[in-house]
Amino acid sequence: MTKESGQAKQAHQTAPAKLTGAEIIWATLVGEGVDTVFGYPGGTILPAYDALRKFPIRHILVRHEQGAAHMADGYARASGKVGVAIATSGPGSTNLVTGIATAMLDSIPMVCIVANVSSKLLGTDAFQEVDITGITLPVTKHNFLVTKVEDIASTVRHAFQIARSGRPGPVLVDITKDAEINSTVFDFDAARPRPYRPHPMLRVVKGDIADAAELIRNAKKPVILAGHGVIESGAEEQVRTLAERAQIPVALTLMGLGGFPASHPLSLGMMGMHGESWVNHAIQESDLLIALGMRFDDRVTGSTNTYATKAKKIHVEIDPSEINKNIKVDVALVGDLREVLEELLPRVGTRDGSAWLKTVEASKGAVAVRDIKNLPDSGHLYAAHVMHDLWRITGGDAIVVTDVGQHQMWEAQYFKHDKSRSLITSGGLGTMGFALPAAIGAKTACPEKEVWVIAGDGGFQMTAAELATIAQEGIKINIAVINNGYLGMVRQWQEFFYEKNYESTPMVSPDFVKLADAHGIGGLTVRKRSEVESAVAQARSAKGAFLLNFMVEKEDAVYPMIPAGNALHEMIRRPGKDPLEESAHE
Ligand SMILES: Cc1cc2nc3c(=O)[nH]c(=O)nc-3n(C[C@H](O)[C@H](O)[C@H](O)COP(=O)(O)OP(=O)(O)OC[C@H]3O[C@@H](n4cnc5c(N)ncnc54)[C@H](O)[C@@H]3O)c2cc1C
Ligand SMILES: Cc1ncc(C[n+]2csc(CCOP(=O)(O)OP(=O)(O)O)c2C)c(N)n1
Ligand SMILES: [Mg+2]
Repeated sequence: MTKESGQAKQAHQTAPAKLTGAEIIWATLVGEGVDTVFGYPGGTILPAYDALRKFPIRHILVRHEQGAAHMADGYARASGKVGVAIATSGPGSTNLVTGIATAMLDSIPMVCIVANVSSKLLGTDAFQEVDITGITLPVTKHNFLVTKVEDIASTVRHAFQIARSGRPGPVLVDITKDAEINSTVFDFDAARPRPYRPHPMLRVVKGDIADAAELIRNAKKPVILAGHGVIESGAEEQVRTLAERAQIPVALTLMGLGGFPASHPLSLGMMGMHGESWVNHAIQESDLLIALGMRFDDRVTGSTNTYATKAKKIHVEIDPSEINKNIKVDVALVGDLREVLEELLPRVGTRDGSAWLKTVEASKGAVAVRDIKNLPDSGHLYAAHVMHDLWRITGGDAIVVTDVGQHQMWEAQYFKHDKSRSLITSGGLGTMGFALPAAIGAKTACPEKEVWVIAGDGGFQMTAAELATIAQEGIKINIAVINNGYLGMVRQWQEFFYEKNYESTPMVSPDFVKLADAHGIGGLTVRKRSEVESAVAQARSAKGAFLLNFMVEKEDAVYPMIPAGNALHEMIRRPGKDPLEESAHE
């Protein structure tokens, strides 16, 4: 249930020393196993920055604090460890807010350390004073205001415990300047939080396990719904065992992609608003949904009244407040997914699922056997081609960090993720501007991995200033800008639901290759399918970061699409096609 054990390291074996609060911040982080932080200095956090040189911590200077939060978040998503962001008071800390909310909605473990004005000035509207604990209350798992040097070590340690235990999430620690400046004895061990005690409801009831096993045994048309909790809990193997033993097909949420291999014969692909038609049909036809670490988001269910009405439902979930929140379930198993499945699996025997699997397979129609790379080159460059080619050329062995919009959905549809943590994306908040900084965090956490940013022309511009961070830190990532000249996903909604009134969605952009060049980063513009392969090869072999500006079809739409609030089977399909072929682009 808790992953605390791994990261906390013994900080100091020697006799406790007297340190300033500023020094204690870093010493505690070192003790928690932190070697990299993402931040931006300012007046109130200056004592901490002054003390930084004494500690073995890499500080990555960002260009905007939103970037620091996304980098810490990307670091956490790629590594499973807690990411750390640092900012000064006032605008420094308010700039973190979007990044904190992004981490909150996707349950990402992160600790943000910010400074505030001296405790005597709190509440006086002092220079650069904001009530950041008040502001972030609804978007943090927990937050703290520390006004005494004696409380810094224990609070920071507690923050780490909260961030990574149970359902992970972001924690903010606001430290006043006087607490940073004053001194006290630092004792890392004595500052240890009380052992994490799971919520009393986090207990798997034996009878419920038996009920779940019984439902699985009797089901004729079961579907596993695998979510982000599979990855967060490290339950990939257990999910696979369940699927294979009981021959149950697996549908994935956007956030769950990679948690079950896309290449596995039982993998159906992504469910929900832009999920493949056969996945949503299987869910609607199912007689048993086994939801594993997913929260029945509205992008997943469509209208809840019409959602999988023929199915009994089992929900395995670590957060009791998610049970029966969006979808009423028949059996709830509250706890860590891996632990619950370890208890459930001995009660699940082999099952013959062939009849149902055949039905599902048949509903894939021609789409399943069509390979987009073999479609004739019509002279147009489609984003789907780019995603497919990126997947093929990298062998799928890369961390892909996407931004938000149409390109995000095409990535989910066409880049096949076989491994956990190989897709990093903002699902819950859907934060444009996420990709570039989150990729910096991911590459910092996993320097040996190939990292690709896939961003739209709109979202890329929101945090493009972080190109300078990449240049300063010498970070090797590859950037694919999917340039359709529009805020494409909004344009698509205007096309479908607002009579093509393209108000404020056509977007003029700078020459992205020149922009990269201004940062000493190489780049190329790609206009034709035939140029994709060599361009990707050039990016991969470049020593430093490289940007590819893909000039794709401007008014393409993501299909299928379930209009928000519709039933899962009420899809908008690619016009003029066999209804099941909308996913295979031409
Ligand atoms: C433009 C856009 C379009 C989108 N379209 C789609 C779409 O078509 N399909 C789709 O699926 N999504 C889509 N999304 C994403 C969607 O908004 C949600 O983010 C996503 O569906 C949530 O997936 P999840 O429930 O698996 O993950 P999360 O929201 O991260 O929830 C994970 C759940 O797992 C639980 N959990 C965490 N750790 C554990 C553990 N150790 N044990 C047990 N449980 C645990 C958590 O408590 C939580 O309830 C879209 C997003 C955007 C921005
Ligand atoms: C910060 C933020 N503002 C607004 C939105 C609403 N929004 C969702 S997708 C989108 C368009 C994205 O355009 P682009 O980055 O070019 O990607 P595309 O859809 O064209 O692939 C917008 C404006 C958002 N998700 N995030
Ligand atoms: Mg665009």
